[in-house]
Amino acid sequence: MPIDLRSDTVTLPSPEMRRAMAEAELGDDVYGEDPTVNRLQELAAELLGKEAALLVASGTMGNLVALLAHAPRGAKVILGDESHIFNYEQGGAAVVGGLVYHTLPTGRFGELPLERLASAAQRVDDAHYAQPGVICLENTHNRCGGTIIPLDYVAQVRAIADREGLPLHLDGARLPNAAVALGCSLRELAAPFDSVQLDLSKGLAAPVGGVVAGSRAFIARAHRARKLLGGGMRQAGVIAAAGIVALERMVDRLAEDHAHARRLAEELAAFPDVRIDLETVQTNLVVFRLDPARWTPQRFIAAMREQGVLLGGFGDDRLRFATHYGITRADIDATLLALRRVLGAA
Ligand code: TLP
Repeated sequence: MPIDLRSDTVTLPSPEMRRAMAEAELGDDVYGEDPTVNRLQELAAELLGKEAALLVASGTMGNLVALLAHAPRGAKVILGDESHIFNYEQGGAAVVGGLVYHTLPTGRFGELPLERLASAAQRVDDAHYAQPGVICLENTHNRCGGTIIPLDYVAQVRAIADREGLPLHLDGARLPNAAVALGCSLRELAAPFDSVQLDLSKGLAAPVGGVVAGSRAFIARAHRARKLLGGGMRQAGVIAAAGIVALERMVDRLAEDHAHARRLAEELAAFPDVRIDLETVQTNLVVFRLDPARWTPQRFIAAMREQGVLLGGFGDDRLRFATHYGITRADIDATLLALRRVLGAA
């Protein structure tokens, strides 16, 4: 079996999750009658400090239902050019919702330039322009390297949203990683946002799903959008049961993934061919580049695969290791050995 560091999405459910799935009490969730789904939604709302929450099939669906619930056709989604929503979700908000992406350049930790954000968020009384609809941030930020968006920065974005009367959405696919790294609660990190999307199937190791949380009125609109997208999932309690275990039991252990990522990153930094910004290695992702005169990402990925280690890239010159529930300390040792073989002595 290769050591699979391509993504934390490859995690398999824990034995406790499998038991909970097998024994879950079920009903038809389209009638709102699946007790396990209802329990997960109440738990997620409570943990995120919001009035209500909704189970969704994936992070992508969670972000899309949130954007559809927030903004009318023709409105702008203001977000970073390195965001997952913009890069990896097929432009769903444009395809399905008739929304327009207004991208801003992304800073080192996932922050967007405040002055440009303030100007993009302004409602302009001129028929040329699309009107602002929603602002999105991402925490942790995937393409920045699993970085945590600074809380004081988020407060400034909140102030802009308030000034313009705009909703603020968080792609919090990996929000539990940020909470564990900072030693704070999910609720604290979610507080400045009108809506939050959180994935159950990444580091938390559930097999499927995510949750979206926000006000009751927002969730009612998101619920309609979810049905439109084919996300009315009937006996979804089999999924929700694993999600409950994910939220109750799998958050604290993320610290182990962070320690593994840190070790990997520090060792990587010692190789002359590696370019890495160690300050961006804050959670479970390790994003780096190689000397382009000596490596293409494809050649490096293939060489590591031959050594039994899988990793991924972003389709440019960036490579990524993701640590997770399925990775042990011994796997990190073996990965470091593979790196020495492929990159030469550190
Ligand atoms: N990220 C995946 C890939 O899609 C790139 C990964 O391997 O990291 N928001 C963020 C920040 C994400 O990283 C992801 C998945 C999603 C949303 C979408 O979640 P899913 O895959 O459940 O639709």
